[in-house]
Amino acid sequence: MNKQLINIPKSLLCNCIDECFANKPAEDGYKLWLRYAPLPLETIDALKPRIRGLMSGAMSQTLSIACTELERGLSSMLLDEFACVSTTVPFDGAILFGTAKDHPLIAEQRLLLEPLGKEGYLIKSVEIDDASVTLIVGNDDMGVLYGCFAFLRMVQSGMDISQLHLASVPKLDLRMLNHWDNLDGSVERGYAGSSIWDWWTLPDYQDPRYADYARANASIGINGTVLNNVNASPMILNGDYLKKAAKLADIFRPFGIKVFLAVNFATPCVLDGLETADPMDALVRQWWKDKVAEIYKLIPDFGGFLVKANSEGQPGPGDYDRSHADGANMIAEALAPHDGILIWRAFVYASDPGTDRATEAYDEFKPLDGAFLPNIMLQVKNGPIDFQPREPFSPIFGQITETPVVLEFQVTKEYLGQATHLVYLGKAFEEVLRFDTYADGEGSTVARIIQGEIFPQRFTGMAAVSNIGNGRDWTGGIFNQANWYAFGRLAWNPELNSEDIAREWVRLTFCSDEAFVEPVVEMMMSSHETLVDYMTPFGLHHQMATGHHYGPGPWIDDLKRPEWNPSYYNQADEAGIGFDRTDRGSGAIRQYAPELWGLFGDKHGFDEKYLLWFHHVAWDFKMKSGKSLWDSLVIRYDTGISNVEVMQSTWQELKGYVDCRRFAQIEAYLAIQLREAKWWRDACIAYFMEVSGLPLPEGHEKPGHTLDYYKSLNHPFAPGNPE
Ligand code: GCW
Repeated sequence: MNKQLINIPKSLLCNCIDECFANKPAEDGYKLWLRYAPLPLETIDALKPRIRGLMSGAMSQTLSIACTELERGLSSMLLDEFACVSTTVPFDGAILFGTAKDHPLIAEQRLLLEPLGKEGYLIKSVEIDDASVTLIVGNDDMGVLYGCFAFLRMVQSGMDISQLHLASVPKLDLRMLNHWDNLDGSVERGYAGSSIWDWWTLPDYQDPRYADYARANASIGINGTVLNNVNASPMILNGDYLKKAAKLADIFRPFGIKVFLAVNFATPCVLDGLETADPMDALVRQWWKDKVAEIYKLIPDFGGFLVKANSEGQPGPGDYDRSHADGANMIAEALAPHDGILIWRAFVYASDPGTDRATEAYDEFKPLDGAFLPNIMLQVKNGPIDFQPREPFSPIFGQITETPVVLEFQVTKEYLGQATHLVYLGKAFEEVLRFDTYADGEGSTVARIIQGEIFPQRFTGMAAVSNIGNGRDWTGGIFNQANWYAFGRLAWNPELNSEDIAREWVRLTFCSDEAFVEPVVEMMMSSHETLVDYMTPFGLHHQMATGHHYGPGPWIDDLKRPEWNPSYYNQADEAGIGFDRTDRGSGAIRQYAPELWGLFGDKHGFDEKYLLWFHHVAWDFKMKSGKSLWDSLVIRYDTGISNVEVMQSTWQELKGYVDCRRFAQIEAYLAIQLREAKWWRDACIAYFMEVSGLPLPEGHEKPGHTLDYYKSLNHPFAPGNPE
């Protein structure tokens, strides 16, 4: 056996091992941003006087997780052995962590703790009895655990920790992942392997990965998870599955993560043979109450339900001529005695052909504002359509004022190149969060709306469709980890700066060498715009091929419902291109605050990034650059491609900073991205040339193939599209 191994040609093993990577063992990405790589010796020397030992008091389950994390992280980064010691005698270089009830020295700091509220933490350098001590404290165990993770981040980044004073309190109550995982193990829009939940072997076998998952989430402040797809199988509420969910809840609990389930509105009929799921039916109402009581017996701190109703074929109250509020209130009433929350999705469309899809969620829910029970939250996608590479914010933010609104992002990149394209979503999320809704005058940003700063909200929250699967690197690519990370950090504090988050992630995930960090951060920060350029420039949207949404299909116009067709969204014809949402068109801009009508309604005034979202524009329309729209479009597509080339060469120059395995994956993915960017550019340009009859501007290459060739491509096994 050994002999055989020795005979394997070296080139098949890892051709770079002997070269620049000899000092960097291959990594598969499993450790995410929690690698705790040994720090350079000078940094260790500088940190050591402030980190001599770990000091604690009584330990709950959560605090022993904090202790293990500190021991593990510090031992590995500082190349020394650290162990928590229970003592009340302060010593120089002690890290003292816990809550007031665990330790008398922390109890003495009561005043410092007050502003930390729930889940908040304070990391502070103090002198106690002539000893320099670093406090990591909170009012509750989770605050302490979050503080420990934050402290470890600082150490890993090589920060000066001698004069620390950092207090941080989460700005949103609910910071939650939504898994679109099916009970058969497939993941809708999942590009990272199968579901990490092995429903079949649960509850008897608990894959150690479940705890690793909870730990990773806790490290960035995520405190809720919806285990299953919003296109929900009624089976999730079957007794056996509830026991499986309960086991996961047991594992996640000490990490501060509450379990939620997505439920199918017709479950009473499918699971227990009720004749109707009508929310006004007494038997149906009782069924939900009984089911909820059964769940709380198994999971006493169960979070609640997430519901997608009357959307894309899912059942809902509309099937019985009842409103969304009728349906939601029935389920919320069942959850209320247990302090459960009902999260109802606003993602609905399917009214008359001829209605602009972008207006439907607002039209449906605005009249219901105020009609929902107090334990209901409305979960709203960031834009009015559907997680497109770029969308303006959904008009629901700021216009629905009496119902708590949760912002839903998509971390899995369904419409953004899926697993392989390098796109840092932190930047895109920030763009949404900073959008001014003018709901209550200037400064009513989406970030402030969801924090309840403009209109008070009983609960606040942010959710993201997860990109996690059972692949070793969790997210189907190293750079996709940054999007999970950025979501967690922004859900903790929606005002954070996406560039700072990127820098933090790079330091933790790779290394802190500035010569590496800065070019990578630059690459990440420009990556979203790059993708928009080669996929859907100037506000184009939903140009993806049918079903799997992989690759371009701007010509598609024969699907059953008009709003399923990319041609519906581009409206390209001989005269021009773009969707008119002004008063001449669908009038969608009127759903926003009046301050925005003029801005969105003016072709010349607003940011050209959104031009074709709001306007149908002549091909020869003069852009701010003085060039025609057509020429500008072609230029944008080409810019997108050249920027992918820039990313490729940047990455090549960074060889040697990263172990060979992760380096090679990113290198290969960038090559795929370049090939697909060209495909997007060529296919879209070929189609728009045919529709407009216009020639390419001088100096720009013809598409590599005919339009028929691009139309003929099909991808039957593209992932993430389980039928
Ligand atoms: O973007 C669309 C996806 C569907 C998804 C839906 C939703 C879970 O293509 O796969 O269904 O959004 O958000 O409900």
